[in-house]
Parts: sequence; C-alpha cells; structure tokens
Amino acid sequence: MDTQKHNEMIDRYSARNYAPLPVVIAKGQGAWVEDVDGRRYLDMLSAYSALNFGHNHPRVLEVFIEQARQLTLTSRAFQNDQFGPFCKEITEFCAMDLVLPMNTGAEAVETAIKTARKWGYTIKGVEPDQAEIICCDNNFHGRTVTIVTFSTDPQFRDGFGPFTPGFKIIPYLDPKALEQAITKNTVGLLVEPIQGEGGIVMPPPGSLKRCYDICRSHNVLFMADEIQTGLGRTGRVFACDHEDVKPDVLILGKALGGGVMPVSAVLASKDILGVFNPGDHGSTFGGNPLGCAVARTALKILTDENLSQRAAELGEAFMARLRTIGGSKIKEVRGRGLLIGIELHTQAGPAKTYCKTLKDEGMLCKDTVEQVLRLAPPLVIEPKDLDWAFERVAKVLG
Ligand code: PXG
Repeated sequence: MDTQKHNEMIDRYSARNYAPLPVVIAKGQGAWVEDVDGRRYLDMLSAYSALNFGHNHPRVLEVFIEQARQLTLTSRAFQNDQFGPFCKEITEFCAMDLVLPMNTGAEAVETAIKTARKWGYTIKGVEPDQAEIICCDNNFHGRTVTIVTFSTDPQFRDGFGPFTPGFKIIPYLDPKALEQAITKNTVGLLVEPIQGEGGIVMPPPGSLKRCYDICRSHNVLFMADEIQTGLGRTGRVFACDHEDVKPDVLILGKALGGGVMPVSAVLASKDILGVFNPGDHGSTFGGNPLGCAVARTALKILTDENLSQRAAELGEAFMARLRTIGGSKIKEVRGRGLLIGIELHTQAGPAKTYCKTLKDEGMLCKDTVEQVLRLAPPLVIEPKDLDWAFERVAKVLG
C-alpha cells in the first residue's frame, strides 16, 4: 500500500485525536527512517526523546529479541528474573533508594502524585483529603483526567471535566509565587526542568535550585518530571543536574524503554516510596521482564556510549550554527543539549507550515506551541547528519 492508501485507511478507521504529518514510516535505522514509498527522512524528533538511542539500536534489539524468547510477562503476582537486577541498576544509576515501575509517562506522573499524597498523609501529617500539589503554568505531564486537571491549555481540558481537586498553579518555577502558594497542606511541587510541550521553555537561571531550596525548607517534595528531558537529552544525565538539584521524586519514561517498550518509573528515597503497601498501587505490565531487560540495556548504552556528553557537544555546536541563520523568520534558538526549540516571529506564520516544508526536504520534526519548531534528534545522530539537517533548516527558515 502506498502513502495515500495508508492515510485514507487511518482517516477512515482511527479516532482523530492526532493531526500528524502524512508521512507513513515503514523502517528505521539510527537517525534515519524510510516511508512506504521508499523515501528516506532524517528523524529530528525521535518520538519526543523516546528514541534517544535511535531506531533499531543493535544492543536494544538484541536484548529485546533474546528476552522475548525467554519470558515477556508474569504480572507482579510473581517475581521475574529481570525485575531485581532492573531495580538495583536503575536505583544505583539514579542514586535513589527505591523504584516503582510503570509503563507510560502519564502513569508515572500519576504514581508520583499518589506518592506525594500518601507521603503527605502518613509522614508529613496532612489532614485527610487536604493534600495540595503545586504545578507550573504551561506544563505538560500527560493526558489522564487528573493530569489534565492542572493543564493550563484549554484544549487539553475542554470536554473532559469534572476534574480532580488538590492542585494549584504558579508561574513556571517562580520562587516567590512558590513560597506564597505553599500552605501546611502542600505535599509537592511537580515540575518539568525544561518545559518540552510548552515550547522548549528554559527554567529561569537558578530557579530550579531556588525552588528546590524552598521545597526543602517547607517539607514539600520537589518532584521532577524528567520523562522528556532525562537520560542524556539535555547534555547531562538529568536536566536537574544543570543546577545540581537532586529531586526528592524523579519521574522517568520515554527513553527508558529504549524506543521499543513503554517503560516508566518513579524513584525516590525509602522515606518517600516506602509509604506504599501491597495492594496500594500497581500495573499489570509494570516491571515486566521484557521492559526491564530493555531498560537495563538502555541505561548501559547511555553510559557506554557517553550519550549525555555527546548530546552536550553536538547540541552546543548545532545550536551555535542555527543562531547564524539570518533572515526575518527566526526569533530565537534555545534549548540544552539536543533538546532545541526554534521560535519563529509571528509574521513568519505557524511552525507547523515549516515542518511540512522540511518533510518535503527529507527531514522530520514537529512544532510544539504555534510558533516553536522542536528539534530533538536521536542522541546517536552522526555529526554529518546534523550538518545535513542544518542545510535544510537554513534553506527553509533562512
Ligand atoms: N511528562 C512529560 C514531560 C512529557 O513530555 C508525558 C509526561 C506523558 O508521557 P506519555 O508516555 O504518557 O505520553 C510527556 C509526554 C502526545 C505527546 O502525543 C506526549 C509528549 C510529547 C509530545 C506528544 O501526547 N510527551
């Protein structure tokens, strides 16, 4: 079937909850993909960081196939032989005591919310059903009813109420507003250390550390959603590392599954994740042996291939070049490592239009908010491929 037939079939049979570029991908290798008509594209999105290791990384693929032959699922009613090593390795990697595995990012965020609430009631001493969690304006943490409760994008909420009580919004990482919003019932601050879906919005310099310190002094959990920014993407293992902040609750997803399995996790100290008792929370697929085996390998690849460092170096050089593009369209190039946003002037029109043009040039990327084009290639991308991408961007946006 060709591209057109596929698109017709998808339009006919799938819910219209997305409006993707019409390219129909059939194969991928490294940073490159090929569509059903044999056209090749450079993947400058990498599934929003879920493909940090690129398509078909040989080590990921090998462990995936090997583990699939052995054992794929037990549920948590029984133990499996990948779970223990996974828990040991990921907690050591993150320098945390305990891990609670889930599958998708939204599930991990939900888990973090439940963790903070339960910790609030059992450890901090908040009165029953009074717990409050502070979130930031312009956030994106997923799509469940509870999570869209604290979205400030009307489209994510419209038609989905009634919502979950117990959330407050402050301007993004604003220490003064945080201090004012905290009450005796506040159990946590939930924050993305760089806002991805919000338009690659950088934290105001020093704000992660200041907000962390405020949380500390009020016995409030600092919960970092590193689902998109974590595991090398921003040039450090975690985006919080840029300000030497070690979150109380760390939320991971996307790249943890090596681009082949949905694997997410919440990590924290014993005092915090220790609040769960058998039956309190869980997931059929959470901690499954296939996901655990792949995640263990993903963490090893990150270290063995020095991918954080690679993202830092390649990202810095690439951003410097993007900033040399003249003309009237680009307002700002910003980001960290290989998480890059190109903000366009309003008169240039929506970023989406340029994503279409870039697709015709053989490069796949995605707008975030109306005026921001996001570039987030796999961290394994070759420098010569970034040169190639630069030429395309310069041609289309110059
Ligand atoms: N937190 C952050 C910071 C994210 O970027 C999630 C949580 C939720 O992850 P899951 O695995 O539940 O999607 C994200 C996800 C989409 C979409 O299609 C999602 C993200 C980015 C772009 C599109 O809903 N980020």
